[in-house]
Amino acid sequence: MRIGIVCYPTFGGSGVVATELGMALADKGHEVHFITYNQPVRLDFFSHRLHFHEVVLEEYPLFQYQPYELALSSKMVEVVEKYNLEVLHVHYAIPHAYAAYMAKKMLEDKGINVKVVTTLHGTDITLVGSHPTYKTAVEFSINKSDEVTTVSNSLKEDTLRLFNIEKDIKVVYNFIDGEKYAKAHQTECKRIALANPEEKILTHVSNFRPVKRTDDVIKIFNRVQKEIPSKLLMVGDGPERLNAENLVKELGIEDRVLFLGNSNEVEKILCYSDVFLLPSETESFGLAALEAMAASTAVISTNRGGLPEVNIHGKTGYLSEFGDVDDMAKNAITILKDEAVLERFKKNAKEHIKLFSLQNILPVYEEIYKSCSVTV
Ligand code: GMT
Repeated sequence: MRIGIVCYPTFGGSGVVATELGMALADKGHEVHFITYNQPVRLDFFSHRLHFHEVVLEEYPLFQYQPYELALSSKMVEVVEKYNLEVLHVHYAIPHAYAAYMAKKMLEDKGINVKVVTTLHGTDITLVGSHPTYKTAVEFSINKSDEVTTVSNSLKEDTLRLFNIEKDIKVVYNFIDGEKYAKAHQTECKRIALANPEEKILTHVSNFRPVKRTDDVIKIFNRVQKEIPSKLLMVGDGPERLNAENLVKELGIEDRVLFLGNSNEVEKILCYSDVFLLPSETESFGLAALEAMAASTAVISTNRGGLPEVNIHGKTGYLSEFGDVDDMAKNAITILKDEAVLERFKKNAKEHIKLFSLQNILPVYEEIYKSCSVTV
């Protein structure tokens, strides 16, 4: 099939899922066109089946805010027409679903029929999308999509609770390429580069937005390192990074915490990891936790949103109430203090990701594309 993928090109989970999906579809023989304002960060190859079309914004003195949706819709029309695309798969409702609806309408005027599949990822529903500023347009564009998917059952429930939705919503979980992680584990993981043999390694990967509670990550680690010789790897960047660095200094644990910045090869960092910390305020799925589990890492997280669908309490890690840093630290210590327990959790985590394998999820998206294009 010929598929357009619209996403944020950044390190956020929706952009990562969209990019990995596009690359896997191209690998399977589909023609894929990414339409966004920058080359997606995880897009690591091009081929005759994989293309990138940049949405360029024009400066104009009258604009306080540049009208990105207009430029995006125009680019979608251009690319659909030129490459005869059958489906536009938009990731993250704001503003992609709205822009796709406009593109579809403009194309209809030219006698061209393109189907729009919208995947809701999380904050586009739970934090930003349901805000009165955006709610009307988000609800409208979800209802006007040909197919709507969410990345967890929890997000589906949130969408139905927060909006007046007339469409059927399909749940398609985030996915993982387990082989990539297995390879990194076998070939490139030299733990000694980061920690002494007796030290355990804890990690956190995110875009350091307030919802990720990076201060709680530091507080949990501070309690853990008092009982277990350990290091914390903080991967990513964003608005809370400075606060997190300051808290580390305040607690006097600079020699135990490494801020590594953004990485588009997280599997090469996660392979060192024993326990992953994700104390988020809300998390529609928790792709970062799934990536950690693929690297045989136990997960300590909150029980919010879709996290209980990914992290199984007492098996792949532990779930705690939001903000309960004492409980999360206690759980991390329980796992880390006994080598046999740690090994059991790591093994369970690696096993559990099979549910979310790329091989299982990719055909589900292909089926969705096919089913909406045959109704033309
Ligand atoms: O906040 C983020 O982590 C980024 C955000 C995004 O949409 O870019 O991530 C959301 O989508 C991911 C991929 O579907 C999910 O795994 C994350 O749980 C979700 N984040 C939140 O709900 C906070």
